[in-house]
Amino acid sequence: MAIQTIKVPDIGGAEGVEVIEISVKVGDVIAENDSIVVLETDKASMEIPASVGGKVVAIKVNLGDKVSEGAALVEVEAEGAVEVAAPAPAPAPVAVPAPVAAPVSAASAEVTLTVPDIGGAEAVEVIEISVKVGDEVAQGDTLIVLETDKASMEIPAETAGKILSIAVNVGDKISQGAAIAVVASAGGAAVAAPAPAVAPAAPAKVESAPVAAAAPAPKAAVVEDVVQTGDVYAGPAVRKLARQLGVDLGKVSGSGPRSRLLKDDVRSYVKPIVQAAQSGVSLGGGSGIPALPVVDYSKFGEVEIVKMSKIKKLTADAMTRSWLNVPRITQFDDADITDLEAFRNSMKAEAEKRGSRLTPLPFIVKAVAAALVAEPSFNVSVHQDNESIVHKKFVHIGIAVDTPNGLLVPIVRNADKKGLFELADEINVLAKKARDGKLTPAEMQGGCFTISSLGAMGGNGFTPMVSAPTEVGILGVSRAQIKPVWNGKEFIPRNMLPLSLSYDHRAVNGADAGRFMTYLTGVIGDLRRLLL
Ligand code: CAO
Repeated sequence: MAIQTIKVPDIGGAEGVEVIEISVKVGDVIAENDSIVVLETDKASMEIPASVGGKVVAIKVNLGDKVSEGAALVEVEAEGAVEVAAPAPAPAPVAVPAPVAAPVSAASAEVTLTVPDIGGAEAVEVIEISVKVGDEVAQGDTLIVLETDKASMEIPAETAGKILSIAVNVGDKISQGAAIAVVASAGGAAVAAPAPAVAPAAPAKVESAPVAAAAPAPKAAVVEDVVQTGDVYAGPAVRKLARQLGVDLGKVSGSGPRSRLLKDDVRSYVKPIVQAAQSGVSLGGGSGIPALPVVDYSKFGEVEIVKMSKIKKLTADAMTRSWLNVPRITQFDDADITDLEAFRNSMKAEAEKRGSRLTPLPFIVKAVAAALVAEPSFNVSVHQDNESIVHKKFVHIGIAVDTPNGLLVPIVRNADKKGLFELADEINVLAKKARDGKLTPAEMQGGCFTISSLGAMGGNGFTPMVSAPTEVGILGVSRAQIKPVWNGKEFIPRNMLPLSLSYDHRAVNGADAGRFMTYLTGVIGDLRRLLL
């Protein structure tokens, strides 16, 4: 075993360069070329790769240290006998790309931006296209990012203007002179002479003790211009990790110096997403909600684990989506159904004669349908662009049905155009089909609003979940009971039906909900209002 010291290589003469990241710790086993520290000047960050693999036995720098060429960084216990090579000469400097702008037409002021001198590298892969057709770019804005085995390079726009076309695709292999994009230059066609700024690219020097060791061929330090980077401030290793994991770095917060993105930032971003996916929870767009912990319930007593039915699983997903995506408000009120119940009871015999079952529900459906017509702010969906509202010219109402396999919501179509007996019959048919598992998918699609009636079960009120994204409102119906109501002179007994109106506050305001509820309780309280 040979202890080898990896030192700061030739970094283009820069002195007192800050250590902003130490990428390894004592005990890590690193491979040749792994990044060990990141240094940063005002202009560039440099990842210093290990030029020898082995076990890290000592770190010789601290974060914030200012180092220069030759400073010891890390000691590595290298496997096998090796020999120290004299520090290899610094390779040719990598030119920070200076884009070449060639005029296409002076009259039209269209300029083709091409790949500048990239240090002789051939067929370099395009790993990122940072602009799209129609974008206005300022001089210096990144157009594309190229990557070789050793370095990634951001190619900035030399000429400001509007992107008219893009000549490359991600994955293309391109060399100096290849066209990148055509811009319509505001100030006429400009030809920028290449003005390469030299960024350091040097090997990490290796010293060995006590056994002479041969350092492997020097590797260029990965260099990236960080001044022009725009909104993503990250080194190539971090970008590579992000690409491997499919992470959009624009969405990750950097915890490094000056908000630089570190590998740990990418890992922290990905971890809850992976955990949520594994536990079947959708995060609705990467909201970073921590996953629930795993609990072994058998520690507390005997348990039986039963698989959820497909319907229950689908309901669980839908409810979680709604909970996470819909800012829900619930408003409560009581509707006076004393007269409605008197009318319903008077109609019971007639209903039975024609084979109908007249519960309070068809009356509520009829009243809700009228409310959706009178207050159409509830008969909408939030468009997927999150900037528009879909207004519906039809009134289809979902009825939540409790079935042995879980909750199903068949739809009563055009409820506003149907009579009470017709509604009662249709609800009974749909509820039976739901309980028998005979509903078709079409019978459960296209709802504008849902009614969830727990009246037969009891309760004073509850806060139902909005069925997102198709609906913005749902009415919870609880158990009616006789309550004392003040009529201005005295308390009189009235049959009061508790209603809970939940709505998506993105689409519906409190005032809309107030109007809807007032209209609804008014109609339920006095069915003659349906004739108005
Ligand atoms: N207050 C007092 N009594 C009520 C009532 C209320 N709000 N609503 C219904 N009732 C009475 C009915 O009048 C009926 O009594 P009668 O036979 O004497 O008239 C009795 O309760 C049973 O009614 P029902 O439940 O059979 O019929 P319905 O029309 O009220 O409801 C249906 C039909 C399909 C909605 C219902 O069976 C059902 O499945 N409800 C559950 C909905 C649900 O699970 N919601 C929660 C969703 S979120 O998890």
